[in-house]
Amino acid sequence: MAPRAKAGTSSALRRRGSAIRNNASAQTASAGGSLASLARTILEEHLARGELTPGTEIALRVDQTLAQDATGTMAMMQFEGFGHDRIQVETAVVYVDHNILQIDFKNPDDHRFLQAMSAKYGAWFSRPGNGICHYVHCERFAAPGKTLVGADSHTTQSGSCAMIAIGAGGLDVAVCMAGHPFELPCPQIVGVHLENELNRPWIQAKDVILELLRRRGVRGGRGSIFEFFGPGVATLSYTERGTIANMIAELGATGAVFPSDEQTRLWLEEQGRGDNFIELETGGQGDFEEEEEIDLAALVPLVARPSSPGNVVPVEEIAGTELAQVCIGSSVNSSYEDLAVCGAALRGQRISDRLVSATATPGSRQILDQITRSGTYVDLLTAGVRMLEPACGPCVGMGQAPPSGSASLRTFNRNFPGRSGTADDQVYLCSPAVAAASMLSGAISDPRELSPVELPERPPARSEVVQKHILAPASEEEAAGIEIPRGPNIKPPPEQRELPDDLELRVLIVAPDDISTGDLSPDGATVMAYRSNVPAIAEFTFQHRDKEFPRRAREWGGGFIVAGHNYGQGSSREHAALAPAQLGVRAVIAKSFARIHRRNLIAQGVVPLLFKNEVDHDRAELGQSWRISGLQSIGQGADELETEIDGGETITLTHDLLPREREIVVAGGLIRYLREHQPAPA
Ligand code: MIC
Repeated sequence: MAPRAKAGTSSALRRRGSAIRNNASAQTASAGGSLASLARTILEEHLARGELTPGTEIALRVDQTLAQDATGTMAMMQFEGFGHDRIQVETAVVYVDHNILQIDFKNPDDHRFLQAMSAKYGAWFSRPGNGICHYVHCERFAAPGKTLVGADSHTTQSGSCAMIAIGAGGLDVAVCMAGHPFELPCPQIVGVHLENELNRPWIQAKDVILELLRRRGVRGGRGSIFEFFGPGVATLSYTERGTIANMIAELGATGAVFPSDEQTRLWLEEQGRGDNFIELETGGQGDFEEEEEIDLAALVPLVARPSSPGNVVPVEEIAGTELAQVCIGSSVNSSYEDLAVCGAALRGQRISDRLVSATATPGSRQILDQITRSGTYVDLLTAGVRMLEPACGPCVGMGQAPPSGSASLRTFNRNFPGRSGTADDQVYLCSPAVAAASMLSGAISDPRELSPVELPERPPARSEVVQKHILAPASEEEAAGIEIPRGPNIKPPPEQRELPDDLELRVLIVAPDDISTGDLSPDGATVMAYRSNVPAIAEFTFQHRDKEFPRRAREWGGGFIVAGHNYGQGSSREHAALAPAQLGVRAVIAKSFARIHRRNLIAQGVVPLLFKNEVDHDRAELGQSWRISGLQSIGQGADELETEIDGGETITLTHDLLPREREIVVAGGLIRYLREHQPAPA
């Protein structure tokens, strides 16, 4: 049986679809009376609680969930804690794509555990080798008009299929699998008007998202869904849209939405899922809270410099920078077209002798099959590129670390310090075209200087390549008899603890702006092998910034983290909250928080507090004793908390907790809250 998203599109979406087909006036198209933003229509259709006022608390009904192995073991164990026999959403999928190295028992034990859990509780299961969750999800499950919540920040990629696709922590996904709606602050909708067409093949979809990052930076999308409209949208293929939707996460955004149009129909038909297609147009000028304008024809090749996806410059500015490594594919830019451009540029040539290595990673088994049949695989292979299997691989530091003190150019989505596995890495992010030109020269190069190329046509997808390898859940009768094998590295999620009214603890670290979840819970094969074992992974907290952090936290009996803006940017890994909590961190005091991590802190019972006066951040020093009083009063509506530093001066802390978040925080975390207040729906 081929996996497919179940039909069941709601009435307003159907009306929107048929209004588009009949060319009806904008006024008749949606339940709300106007053909406004598509994101808003999908949100409206899935609204379980609240009103669509940006910044207020809403809860959405969830059609689909995804988890991957690095986040999924915790998510599945947390789901188990709710006591359901089966997962309560229409489509749940578990992918193995991150920790796929099978060096010792740890990762394979996780894989076996996830395979059995999926079969028993009703999730589709994608084995290692099938590909990266956000790519395979787009191939096999994404469906226009649906909602998807995934335990991976790049779940947003499915926004290419006119979905509201949102990254979240494992516990939030577990809660959705248990049948609860997904809670979030209502996003505002930013319309991005696209004009004209990309100058392919050397200017690519990656340059569109790098342009947005150049303009807005890594905090510039917080609290927003980006909806793409205008004549340029139809010129972008489904997978080009996927590149943009994937990296919308780098702006700190909640998601991205593209229309469901002819490109979508062609894609779904090729995947054997034509019956999932409904036409859904995006909004028009004036339908959004904010608007951006991008002239696709005016874009130039862009590169993000070390060590933030927001440090974007035109390629000319850094052309000539010597490279030790170039990597294409992996978590983004691993579509057929991405690899085909590189293959065509390298055809009959050899990668530069200056490079230590060049790699290519297809996004899925389907893409691997297509590049094999089109000749791209051989073009890359004979040029000297190392062909890697379809998995996250070097993007999460699973091999291919660059040499010390050298520059590595990658088509990936993140270049946070140390993520590559080399402490003093200098990772640049670029499009496949820039990567191909640079593979040939051994230095960052402008692809517009290459000779014209001919791209091999994409061979059609073959259902036997992936569909047959995605395992269907067991029937309910069979499921009852399935035993779950747990290896010795698989430890139950830590118990959440009560929140005291007053906390007197020491400052464990004073951290700068833009701390990523990779700083908190590092990438790479060694650390990530402990994703099922919170006590063990906690020993790596802040490993790249402050090796003594775990020891100090243990000796001081826990403490506080003080940080700057955008604390917890990047990935959805809830281990970045679970690990500090394990070490006794009860609150993080920052200038601002990244969306997913803020929610993970709340869900795991760590209080995210803000400085009332940002300058008070400068008073914080390592080892100070802070007494935060009246934490329980947050539940009764208190917004300000007096905090005494070293028994002397007082500063005021505040928070931006929404009503239910207040209750979760004072309960000591989401599991405790749900146990006390809200039995899961029958
Ligand atoms: C990432 O790109 O940072 C990751 C690795 O895919 C993470 C997931 C994880 O940490 O397991 C993400 O994006 O959420």
